[in-house]
Amino acid sequence: MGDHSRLLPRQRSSKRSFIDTVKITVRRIRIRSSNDEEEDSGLGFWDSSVSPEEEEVFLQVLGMELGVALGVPSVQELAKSLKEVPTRYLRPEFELDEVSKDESVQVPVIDMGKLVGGRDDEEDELAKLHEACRDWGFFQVINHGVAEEVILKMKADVQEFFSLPLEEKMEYARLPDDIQGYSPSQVVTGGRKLDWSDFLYIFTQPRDGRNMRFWPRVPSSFRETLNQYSTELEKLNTALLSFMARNLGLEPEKLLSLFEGGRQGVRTNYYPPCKQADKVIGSTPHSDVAGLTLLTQVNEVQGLQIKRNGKWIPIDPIQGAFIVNVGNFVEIMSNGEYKSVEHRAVVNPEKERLSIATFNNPNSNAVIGPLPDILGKDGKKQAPKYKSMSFQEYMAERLREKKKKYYA
Ligand SMILES: O=C(O)CCC(=O)C(=O)O
Repeated sequence: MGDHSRLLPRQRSSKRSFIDTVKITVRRIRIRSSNDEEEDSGLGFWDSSVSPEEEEVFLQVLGMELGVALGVPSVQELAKSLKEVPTRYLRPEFELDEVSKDESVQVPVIDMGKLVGGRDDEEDELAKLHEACRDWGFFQVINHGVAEEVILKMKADVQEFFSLPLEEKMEYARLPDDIQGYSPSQVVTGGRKLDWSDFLYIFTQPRDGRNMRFWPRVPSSFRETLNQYSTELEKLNTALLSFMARNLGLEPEKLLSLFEGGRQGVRTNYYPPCKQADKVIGSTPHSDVAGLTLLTQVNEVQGLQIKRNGKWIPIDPIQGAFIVNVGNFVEIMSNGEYKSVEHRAVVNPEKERLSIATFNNPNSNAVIGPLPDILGKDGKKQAPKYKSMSFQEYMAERLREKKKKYYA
């Protein structure tokens, strides 16, 4: 730990008194940020000579003061009180990334109404779905059968949850050994850069895998809304997988049996506005450890971008549609025929953004590897492009990779 004298009202010798001192500083910041006159004076609350290490200590203590688990402040709270973005959120590595300006380039739109009714255009729509999974890894689905009121209710409850005071959200805080709960976006150790977002992540299916400790009681309808939403999305996931199985030349039951009883997780993301939006990232580029992800954007603020031919393509969500992407499990099972594509979320300079991502996974008995029926398709013998392993081995491997990448 360095010399914090530039950061703090006065120098302290022990850790305890340092923390107390930071608490006093935090209170001052709060007073300052509620005082317009001082806001206008342009005073930052630390000067530019403060090192990233000192800043990290400060942020961690600020997080503790604000009551946030795991030592990372809620970005929502930070965004309210900070005038400058702390170094740990600055992501110069993304500043030069090319973002497509061509608004006509959009992911395919699949009309599920054409796939379920035994219609003449069924085969064409199936072919379109196949192409979307193969060439884009992403599509939007319309006429999906999920009742509009269920989606609207879910969006309203999520918005209400994130607008609660921090203390109330903290009742559902993530615990050190669980990935569920309300959390600023990452557990922080080492020098990892942070995303400009908070989230609430909950395992929703199967029902007997739920931990109600993380299910918000406020708004009072949230639990029932989430139950309905997750049940509807489980059905939609099953329907989409069965169309994909047909397109891949598989017996739908063979693919579906791998996902039956698999874990579904719903992650609601909150991206506060950021004046330096081009310098932060809401969600670091990643592909999903999931079978399929179904995403809905809660408000009208755009932010999702997908990587295609070296450029980021902003996705323009269709009202009422779900944005679907192929996850790593489906890519592996299809031996790479379907693509799990890298994506990210950017932040708006003026407005908050919220999204709800539902991740649908294979069950824990599934072998994660190219499916034998795919390798032997059309009487040909395809070489497997991926190793086969148990679900547990796969997850352990991902965890090891993540630790190496972020927490080394
Ligand atoms: O907010 C979004 O649009 C993307 C969210 C996402 O990629 C995720 O939650 O994994």
